[in-house]
Parts: sequence; structure tokens; C-alpha cells
Amino acid sequence: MTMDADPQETQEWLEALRAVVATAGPQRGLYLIEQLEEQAQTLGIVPHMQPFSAYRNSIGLDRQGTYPGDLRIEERLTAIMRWNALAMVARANEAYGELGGHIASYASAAEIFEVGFNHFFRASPDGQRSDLVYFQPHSAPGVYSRAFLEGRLSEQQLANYRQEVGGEGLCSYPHPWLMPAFWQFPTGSMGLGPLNAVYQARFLRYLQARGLLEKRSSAGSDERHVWGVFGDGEMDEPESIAGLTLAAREKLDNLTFIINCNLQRLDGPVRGNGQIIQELESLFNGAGWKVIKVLWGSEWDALFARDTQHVLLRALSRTVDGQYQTLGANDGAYNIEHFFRQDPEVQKLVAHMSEAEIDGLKRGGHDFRKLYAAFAESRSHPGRPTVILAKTKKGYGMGGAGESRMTAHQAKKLDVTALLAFRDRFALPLSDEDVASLRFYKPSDDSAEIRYLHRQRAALGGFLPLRNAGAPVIPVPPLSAWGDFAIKADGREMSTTMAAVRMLGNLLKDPTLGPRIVPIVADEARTFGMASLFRQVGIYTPEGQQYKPEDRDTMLYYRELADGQLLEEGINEAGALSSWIAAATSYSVHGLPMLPVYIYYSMFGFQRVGDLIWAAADQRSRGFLFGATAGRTTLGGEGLQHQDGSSLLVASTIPNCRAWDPAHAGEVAVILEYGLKRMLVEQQDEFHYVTLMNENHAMPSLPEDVHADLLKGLYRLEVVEPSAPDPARRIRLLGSGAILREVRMAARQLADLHGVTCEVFSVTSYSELAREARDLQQLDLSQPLDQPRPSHVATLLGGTTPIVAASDYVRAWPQLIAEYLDARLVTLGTDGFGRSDTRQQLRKYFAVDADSIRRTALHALERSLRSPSSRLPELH
Ligand SMILES: Cc1ncc(C[n+]2csc(CCOP(=O)(O)OP(=O)(O)O)c2C)c(N)n1
Repeated sequence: MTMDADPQETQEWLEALRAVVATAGPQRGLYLIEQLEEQAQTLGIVPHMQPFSAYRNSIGLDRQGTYPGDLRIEERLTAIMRWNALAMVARANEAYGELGGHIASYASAAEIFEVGFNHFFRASPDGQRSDLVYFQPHSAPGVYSRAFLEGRLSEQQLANYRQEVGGEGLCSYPHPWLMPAFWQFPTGSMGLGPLNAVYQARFLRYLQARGLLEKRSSAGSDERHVWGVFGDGEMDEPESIAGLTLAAREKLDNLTFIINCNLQRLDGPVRGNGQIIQELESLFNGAGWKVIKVLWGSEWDALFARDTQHVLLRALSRTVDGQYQTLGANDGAYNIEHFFRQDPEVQKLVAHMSEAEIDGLKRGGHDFRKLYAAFAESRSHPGRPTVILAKTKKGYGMGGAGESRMTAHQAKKLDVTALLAFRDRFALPLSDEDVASLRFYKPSDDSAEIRYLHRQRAALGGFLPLRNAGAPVIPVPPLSAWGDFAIKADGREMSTTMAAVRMLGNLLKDPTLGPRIVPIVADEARTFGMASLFRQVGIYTPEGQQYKPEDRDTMLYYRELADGQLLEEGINEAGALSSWIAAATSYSVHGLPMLPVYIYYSMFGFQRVGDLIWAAADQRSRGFLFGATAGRTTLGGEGLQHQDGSSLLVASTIPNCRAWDPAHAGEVAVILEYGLKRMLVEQQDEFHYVTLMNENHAMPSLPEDVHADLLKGLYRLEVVEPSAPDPARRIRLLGSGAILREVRMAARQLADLHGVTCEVFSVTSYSELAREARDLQQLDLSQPLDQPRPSHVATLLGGTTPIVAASDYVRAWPQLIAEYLDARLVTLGTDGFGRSDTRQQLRKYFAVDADSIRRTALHALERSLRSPSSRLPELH
């Protein structure tokens, strides 16, 4: 802030503005400011203005309003929650010492959470019309504490925090898979929560625009709201800020972030030499959000009222976060000495205050009244998303054991003296013995606190968080209606991408399922031949198409619609995946099953946004991921960064991801039908990853009798016999996806040139085969039978006939089945870096072409022959 050269003149200007607002209203005031700003720009004095406001609360005392809650009861409730959260973590660590957990984060966020829970987070009894709240993951103990007081969690469960294996435990962070009736959104991986929250708010609008969810008027009304409580350190994650401009662009006023600015992360200050709050204000301002700063508690109001010359404000603005932390870690005397005494004018302002009073000056994020005003304004602010920047203290109340200490994040235990001080500070009705034994505390059901807590939640509609997986079945149209062309392809040329897109187009026409499909692309629709969908279902854009598209006169013009169905996310795989998650969990979040189909360059999936896919798995997503132009040798020309050799292997590590590598259009059709039925009819919490290729080739018809085997991951495609079969010369060849054709060519050569009989199998999924075999192996270990049930892979590939498997992915993918075979398995794959060239050159280079397969097969055959005398001379 620059020095005031003429305070009297400044006062006159300010008084004039106040008078205008008082008589003509705020709109007129705003108009004058805009005019002034324009004039200032003309005079060339604006460019140096800071993109953030002064270091004070955005909502002045005059606009704060009255607090609708009972402050005393809420303070007592918050104290109890703080205690139980602390006790939960400390008990687990006293008993086991290795379980981890956090005390300091929730200690800093308790008031933020409680303002939300007591006054804003609305719910519906079934949980499917509730506000959607993304909780800072390591503040989970606070949410458990509340659920304990609400009677939703038992004391035993609290005692089992982070001890889940024996049952009745509580998971470390929000996990819908581990606590399926409680948590909705897994936020444990920092940065994904903020990104997902943006896309969740956007998807709510999408569902409303398409008439699938009840449309409500804008903010301040009863529209469902998305809230996210995140850490200031977490905002360093690129994903945290990746969705900000979309949120503003699409006017998501159904979205509020509350950033708990305790100025610390794990190792130290977020911005020791700067001010994270001001930095975040600039960032969010620039992105187009409404920013509300909640920096100082009510105790400061009188001081600011007397600070007419802004000496205090200037001192606060000059103080960097590292210093705020030191001030926060020390008492009133230290603060007087090291902060207030730095300027005699500032010192004058507090001259009448005792050290204890100085000590009692709270930060805004610990003040219910200030927080309430900010939350309320965010709900009644149309046209923009809101961020509340709440300044707090990490480890608030932990005293020397953690409050504003560098080590606060790691504090898992407090010694008895610190615990007693905590009790005294928050006036908890606990005896010394209760404190020493870390007893959980719950007031009786008829206490004023518990009655208040229930009354507030009842007024807001019910409890939160609450996950409800109940959703209606969506019937799946018969395969013949949409996939006949693929099942009965009869040698027609096409690629599997083309086939899948055509099936998608057909499914979109189904009156029941069609509207539930959410096609998603990240600027690659044309790459995958999906431009027809622009016309067929339109691209979702809240404001519709406000321009005449250049290609308006063509059949497949770029058609944007306010109720468009396709989500075109731009070059933004993380955003696309976040939309996919929102749609894939709509069955539980809204009781409205949707079917997201996200089609993308396969390399930019599990590799690029793998952690989001893992979060999707945690969140029990249901939908299709299409990894198109998949494989390392099939995407000719593109080279290293586009060629994917590993996605299927990564997919195999995700328990509820079913990964498929089909070679033929018919296989794609059968897999899609199966996935649709599993997810929409049987309502299994799984998602299907399907690789698709852009290589055109003649597609065979797919006989009905192989469908069942295909869905287990493997079916026998053909036996290629030489003119004079020799029982000693027999081999099994496994091919999948793009490389199946090379395998078939190799089989022909082996038969024609070498007299080898080849059984050719199409492997649609090595992970499916391996999973079944592993499950059966485990079953056999736990409940041995005389005749254990053989796995599918062992049934079709039993015996010792050597096997050669070739794939467009790394060898580890086919090797998933090696353990379950008696025969020797030789694998050919595409390990190493990719490069650009033609498909044929690439296949030769990686040795997955027909010739390499032929030579490998001969070698394997030779090795399998017992004595050297039976070597086959012509193999060399
Ligand atoms: C992607 C990721 N990286 C690292 C972590 C480990 N981690 C958990 S909490 C935390 C610090 C969080 O600091 P902040 O966001 O400021 O929250 P605070 O605890 O201070 O409220 C870290 C590094 C994580 N959970 N996720």
C-alpha cells in the first residue's frame, strides 16, 4: 500500500463514495468506480494496481449480518469434535505407533467444517439430492468425530481408526470403496478433489441442461451446491488450479471452495517469504472467481475501526507468512514485542490491551460469525464460483505440541501436559483421568449440544456425508439392434475404432439408454472419426452457439448446443477424466445412472491421468474408457510419446477395471454388450477399458459359440494345418488386438513352409484370464478339492504344447498368465521406447511382425523337443 500524502483529501473521496452508496445504492457506487477506473486507465495510472485487495476481511462489519446460530453451543460442539478427532489419532498411535493420522489439519479447520455442517451443507435423507462436499482428506478424523456425535459411528469404530482389516474400522481418508455408505469422494491424492469438484458442479449443470435432473434457478436458491474444503498447500498441485477457468467460464455459481489457509503444509510454510492468501486471491481473481477473504476474527473489529490511517492494515500487509507462523506459535507478549511495537502508531492502537487480550485476537477462519458471512455470500452470489480464503492456524489449540509449529503436520501424539492444556483451553468436561486415557467424549442424547446438532442437521435435510448406491436398472438394447454389422462383418474392412464409434452412434439412438450416454472427448473427436456425433447429439455449451460455425453448410458441422450431449473438453485429459468420473458415479451421487464413454489417445490415459483413473476406481465408477489408436506399433508415424505399450498392464493393476484388447469388430461388440449389462443391469461397480485400433482390415464374422470364451479372455480362433500334419510339430499361437493379424499370417507360414500345425487363439484380455486363474488358485489353497476347478486359461491351453504370445504391449502383459500354464510360454512384445515409422517397420523393429513370430515359434518348438537328435534341421 502506498503512503497517504493527503489523508484529508482521501477521506473526502471516501466520504463521497459512502454518501453515494447510502443514497443511490451500491450499483451506482459500482458505476462510479468503473468510471474512475476507466479514467485512471486513460491517465495511465492503473497498470500497477495489485490484482489483490488489502490484507483484511472482504466482508466488512457493516455487511456481516447477525449470526443465526447459538455461538456458545457451537463452540462447545466444535471443542468436543476437536477432542475426539485428536483422541482418535493419538490412541491409534499410542497403541500401534505406526498407523499415522493427522491432528493439526482438522484442528485448524474445525470452525470451517462446523459452519458448513450447522448452517450450509444441505442434505436429503437418501443422500441423492444432497449438496456435494469434498472434504480435505487428512481432516477425516473431524468428520468421523461429528458422525460419532450424530450417532452414525460407534465408539468402537472410532477406536478402530486406521484399523480396517478386522472389520468395524475407519479408513484413513475418504474412500467410497472402503466405507461405501459414508464417503462419496476420494480426495486422498491432493489436487484431485479441487479438480473433481469443479467438474462435478459442471456435470450438475449438464444434467439440468439436458433435462435429466430437475432444473433449479441460480445461486441463493435451492440449487444443489458443490463445496470443497481444501488446504492452501494443496493449491500448489497443478490439478488444483486446472479447472478454475472452466468454473468461471461456465458461471458455476453452484460451486464454493473454502481454502483453509493455515499457511503451512507438511514440511513448512506454504509461502514463508510471501503471502499465500494474496497469491491465491490474484489467481482466483484472474480466473474469474469471486474471492472472499476471511482473515481476522471479531476481536479485531474494534482495532480496525480505530485504524483510520490504516497503520495496522499496512503492518499486516507487510508481514510475510513465515513471520505470521512465528507470531502464531508465540504468546501475546511476543506478539506485542515483535509485531505491534514495530510501529509506534500501531502500538498506540493496542496500548490499552493486555497480553492475554492480544493472545485472544483470533484469525478469521476460527470465527463462526466471519465464516458464516462468507459462506452466506457465496450462496447468494450469482454468476461466478466463489472461493473463501480462510486464514487459520495449523494445530489450533495444540499449544507447544503443534500450534503453528513446523512439525505440526506430523504430530500424532500429545503428552499429558499438552492434553490437559488442550482440555482447559476448550473447556472440555473431562477429568484428568479421562484426558490421560484419551477417552472419547459424547454428551448425552438429551444434552443441549446433541439436541442442537440434530436440530441443525434436520433443518438442513439430513446427514452428510452419506453415500447411497441405489439406482434404477437401465435396460440394454439387444446386441442385434446396434452391433449386428460387427458380429456379421463377413470380411468387411474397417477398424475397431470405426466399429466402436458406429456402435456408440447406434446406442445413442436407443430411446432409453441413448440419453444416458455421455460421450467425452479431449479434442480428438475427428481423430477417431466421431465428427458425426457433433451433428447427431451436439456439443454441450451452456450458452449455446453464439456464432455461425465456418462449416455450417456441411453435413457434420461443429454444432454447439445448450443441451448438447457430447462433452468436448479441449486438450485436457484431466478435465475429461473428471467429467467421466462425475458421470460414472452419477448412479450413486444422483441416483441417476449415466454411461460415460471417454475416447482418447490411449497413451494419454493410464500414463497421463493414471491417478485420476485410480480415484475413479476408488469412487466405484461405472463407464467405458476407450483407449483409441492404441498400441505401440499401430499408431504409425507418431513416435515415442504417443505410442502406448503399457496401458493394459497398468489397467490390470486396478481391481475393478476390466481391460480388453479386442482384435475384431465383433469382439468389440460382444465386450461392449457385456460391459453394458454388467454396469447398467447387474449394477456392478466396475469399469471397462477397451483398446481400439485405427488400422483398417477385413473383419471376420464372430460365431455365437465363442462369445462366452471371448468374455473370459481367450477363445480358439482357428487351427491352421499343413498339408501333411505331424503330431510332433504343433504349437499354440496367442495374438491380440492389432497383432492378431500378424499371428495369423505367421500361422499360415508355419503351416505352409514348416509343416507346423498352429492353433491360433485370440486373447481378448490377459488380465481377465490371470484374475480368474489366481482366484481359483487361492480358492484351492483355502478349500482344497480333490479335483480343483480348472481355470479357463488352463482349460484352453492345457498340456505342454509350447505357446508363443505376441502383443502390441510390453511382454509383462501376456506374461500375466505364465504362472497358470504347464506349457512354456514365450512372449513377444513392444518393450522399450517407441519411435515413428510405418506400422510394418515398427512391428519388425519390435519383433512382433509375422516373420518374427514365425521364427520365435520355430525356436520354441525346437526347444520343446526333448532330445537334440530330434532337432528339426530345416528350422535353421
Ligand atoms: C498427491 C499427494 N501428494 C502428497 C500427499 C501427502 N500429504 C498429505 S497432507 C499434505 C500436506 C497438506 O498441506 P495443506 O494442503 O496445506 O493442508 P493442511 O494439512 O495444512 O491443512 C501432504 C503433502 C498427498 N496426500 N497427496
